[in-house]
Amino acid sequence: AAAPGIVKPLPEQYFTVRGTNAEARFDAFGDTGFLTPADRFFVRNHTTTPVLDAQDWRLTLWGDGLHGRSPVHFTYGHLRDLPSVTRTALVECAGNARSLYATQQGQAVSGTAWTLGAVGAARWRGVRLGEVLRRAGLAHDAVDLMPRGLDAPYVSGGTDHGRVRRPLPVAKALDDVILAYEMNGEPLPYDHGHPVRLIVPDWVGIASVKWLGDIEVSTRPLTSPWSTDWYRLLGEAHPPGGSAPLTRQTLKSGYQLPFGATLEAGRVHRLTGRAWSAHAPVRSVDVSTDGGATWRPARLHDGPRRGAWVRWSAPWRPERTGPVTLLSRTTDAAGNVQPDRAVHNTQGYLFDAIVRHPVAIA
Ligand code: MTE
Ligand code: MO
Repeated sequence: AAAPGIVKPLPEQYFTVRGTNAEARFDAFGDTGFLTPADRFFVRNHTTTPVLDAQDWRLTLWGDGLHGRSPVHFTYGHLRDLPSVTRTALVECAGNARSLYATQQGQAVSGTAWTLGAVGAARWRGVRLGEVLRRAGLAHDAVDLMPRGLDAPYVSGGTDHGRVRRPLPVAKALDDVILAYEMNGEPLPYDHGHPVRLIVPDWVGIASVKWLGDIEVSTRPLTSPWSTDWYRLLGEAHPPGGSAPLTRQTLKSGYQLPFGATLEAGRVHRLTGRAWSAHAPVRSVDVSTDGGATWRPARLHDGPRRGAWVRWSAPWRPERTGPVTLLSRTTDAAGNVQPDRAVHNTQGYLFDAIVRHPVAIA
């Protein structure tokens, strides 16, 4: 399969194309390890992947939040010469699992109809954004940044919204944000932000701006359509005008099994899945193989880690034939538990409910 504007191949057994986006098939994650290989990582593009040359690239920092001369430029070579950090982080779209608002809760939402596969885990290597900001002369009264991508301006409904950009508070930038130039030990692939992208751990994917071109540094709060019109919670359950711009993702879990899969009765199946939380490490995962009547703990195969997921498994021997709903429920170390229902919002962000996974026993 091919998606308009995505460079890498998208084999049908690993991806579902959704417009200019490619969802990774969560049910196929059983044959990937802890990290998601770059060729199996979902792609979310507002427009199209630009093919940029690292040698021609430079990052520009500008704005009243820098003291001294502005703009300040960093070439790719300069960034690579600065002290580097490497960390594992998930990138997860704010709308991951959005389609379940409709299929599981009967609620209408707008946006890309992801199931569970708009998430991936990778080892990112790069330079701390804080390091670059300090070298550029960050003023002590700077409050907001506006990282902006080099992909084409985003036009929708006849309106040109400009290039993808979204305010990032200086406090978060100085905490753990990375200017990443490697993914899983290789230069960033074109589709994932080559040559340099932001990685904003635990926050909704839109914060991790790809193909980074420039960053405004401001002593006043900044806004863009990606913070005012989208990526906030709108609808009846929320204040007029919506919530504050989204920051953290939430928690989820799922089975690495196609929806509607058929399992043989009378033999032991090893059910597997993944669970993650943007709030705290996963503490436990419980599974139900009888539609939620009874629960038992799954076995966790990875240690608790901030900003990553755990793989889990549970053996199950179905006896009776017929339809069954499998469920999984994550609890994190901060005490967050997946609820039975997600709180509706019109754009379908932050789905956190227990996923109801239908299978057939034959
Ligand atoms: N950055 C730019 N410049 N343009 C984009 O369209 N999409 C964002 C974010 N960064 C986007 C972007 C969204 S909505 C998500 S979920 C993540 O990138 C997806 O990252 P990935 O494509 O590497 O999986
Ligand atoms: Mo996203």
